[in-house]
Parts: sequence; C-alpha cells; structure tokens
Amino acid sequence: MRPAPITLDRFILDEQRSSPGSTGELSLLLVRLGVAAKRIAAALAGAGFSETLGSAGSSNVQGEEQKKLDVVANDILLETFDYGGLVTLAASEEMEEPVVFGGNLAEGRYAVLFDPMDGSSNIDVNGTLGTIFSIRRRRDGTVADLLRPGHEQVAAGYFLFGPAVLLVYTCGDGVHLFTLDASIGEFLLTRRGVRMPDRGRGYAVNEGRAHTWAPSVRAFVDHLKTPDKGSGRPYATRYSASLVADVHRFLLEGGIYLYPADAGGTGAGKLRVLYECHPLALVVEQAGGMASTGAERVLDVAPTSLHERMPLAIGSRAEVELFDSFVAKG
Ligand code: FDP
Repeated sequence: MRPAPITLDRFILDEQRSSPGSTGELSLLLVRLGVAAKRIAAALAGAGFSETLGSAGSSNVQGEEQKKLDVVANDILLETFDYGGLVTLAASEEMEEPVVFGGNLAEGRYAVLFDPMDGSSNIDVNGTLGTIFSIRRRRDGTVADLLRPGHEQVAAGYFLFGPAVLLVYTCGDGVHLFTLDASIGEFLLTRRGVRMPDRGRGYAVNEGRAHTWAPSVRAFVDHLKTPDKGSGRPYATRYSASLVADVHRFLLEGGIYLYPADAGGTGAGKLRVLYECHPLALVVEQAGGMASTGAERVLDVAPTSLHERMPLAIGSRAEVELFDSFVAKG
C-alpha cells in the first residue's frame, strides 16, 4: 500500500505533539493560513471573470496604486485572524495602521504581519504572485510589539501562486513545503526540511534601475555577468517582478535576489522590513541561506516605523557573502 499523503493539518499536528509545552494555538493559526491560501488562490483563478483584475482606484500608505486583488487578499487575511482568540493585532503593507481584533484582546497570543499580494504588477498578466506572512508574539498589544528584530519571529512563510499553489513555512526549526492538491482541496507535504544550495547560478535584480545603485552594487552585478568558467560565471538573470517567486526559485536552485538602495535617494531600498524582508529572511536562513542589507543581517534589524523599507540581498550563502564583501570594499 502506498503511504498516505501527509496533509498540512496532519503535519502541523504531528509537529505540535513533538514540541513539549505547545498549546496548539500556533498550529491552529498555521492551519487557518492554509485556508486563506486556498481562498486567495480561488480569488486569483476567478479574477478574469469576476471583474477583480485591474486597479482598485486607491493607493496604499506608500502612495502605490492598489490593485483590486491586493484589497481582496488583504480582506481574506483579516477575516482569517478575526475570530477564535488567536491574533490580537494584524498589520499589512496595504493598511496605514494595524487592525486590533477587539474580540481577541483577552486571549490572542499572536500578532501577524503580511504582504497580501506580492508582485502585484503580475496580477493583470497572469504572472506568478505570492503572499508573505510573519507571526510574532503579542506583548502589550500595541504597535511596539511589531517594531522588533526579525529573529524574534515565531513563524514565517509564504504562499506562491504559480502553475501550482504552494505553502512554505518555518517555525524556526526548518522549512517545509506543501503543494495544493486541487482534486481534494488539501495542501500535501512535498518537501520536509528544505535545504538551500550553498551557491547558485542565477541572480534576480531590476537592472533597469542600475543607474540608481551605488558603484559597489553595480560592480557586484557586473562581476556576476563576467565569464569565468572556474567559478561558474556568468550567472543567468532570473527576475520575475515577484520577490516571492524569485526567492522561491533560489531556495530550491541557489542564487541571489537583490533590491538595492537607491544611492541618490533615501538609501532605504523598496522592500518593507516587516512584511517582506523579515519573513523571507527567516525562511531563507532556516534553509541554510542568508539575508543581508549589505552591512547587516536582516533579522537583526528592528525598524522604527511600521512601513519602513530596507535594501535586501537574499539567497545562497556564497552569493550573499560575496555581495557583502563588494559593499564593504565600497
Ligand atoms: P510589487 O511592488 O509589484 O508588489 O514587493 C515589492 C515588489 O513587487 C517585489 O515583489 C518585486 O520583486 C519588486 O517589488 C518589483 O519592483 P520593480 O518594479 O521596481 O522591479
């Protein structure tokens, strides 16, 4: 007889049983995130005929255009956390202020941060998209609970909406990958304890913005493109306009994703510390990779405001260390 597939809920319950002192609340939250992933996948699949493609006619707190599906996915996630006494506070890149779930105030042990629809320029062209989430302990129930270094995250992960729908997460003891089996409507375990290759052959960066980068960043990217058989160069360009999709590729194949600071601008880069960089950094580190600002480990950064941005270099150890060495040389 073939072994029974391991569903997401079975996997999470087994993990919970093997961690002494666990209350089961985090397990419940992860199972619920699985349901949210299926709902967002359904909304994406039906967007072409339910008139949810295109702009919502509004902009988020950063002044970026909101797509209708950004708003739909944001609402689905808020509904996911709004009951059952698990989550006190939720913040997302689409909302100016965090939402406090009044009904959960007494018992909710967690705060959740998320980017509901990452890579939203891909929505209207049926490109790959993702949702990123970060789970933290609730402390005093205020925004200060969220402005903490990334290494304090309890769990983090993402959904990937590509040819298949994937759910990837870590609770700080390895990274596990699940694939949605649409025929039964369940996520099934496809890889336990994912390990990222120490070195890759690909890089992802929006090179159209090279004129905004510091000379050290341009030198690094030029280095990757300069042929040298012995060290596997030139690298291949693999930029999809979705951070989750590119980071997922490198999680499996090795390589580096970069969104550098705009050297002439704020010096902060584009990506948000709390909704994008911290959660993906935890996943990648747990798989043996690295995430750096060029000068600092991403997980050690504590932002001073909710929507703060940072430069990001994330991927295999060899490429991220090399990036840091280029930045250090200046
Ligand atoms: P988007 O704004 O479309 O949601 O999260 C930010 C992000 O996408 C990343 O997913 C993506 O890698 C990057 O920004 C794309 O930005 P550029 O258009 O500047 O390349």
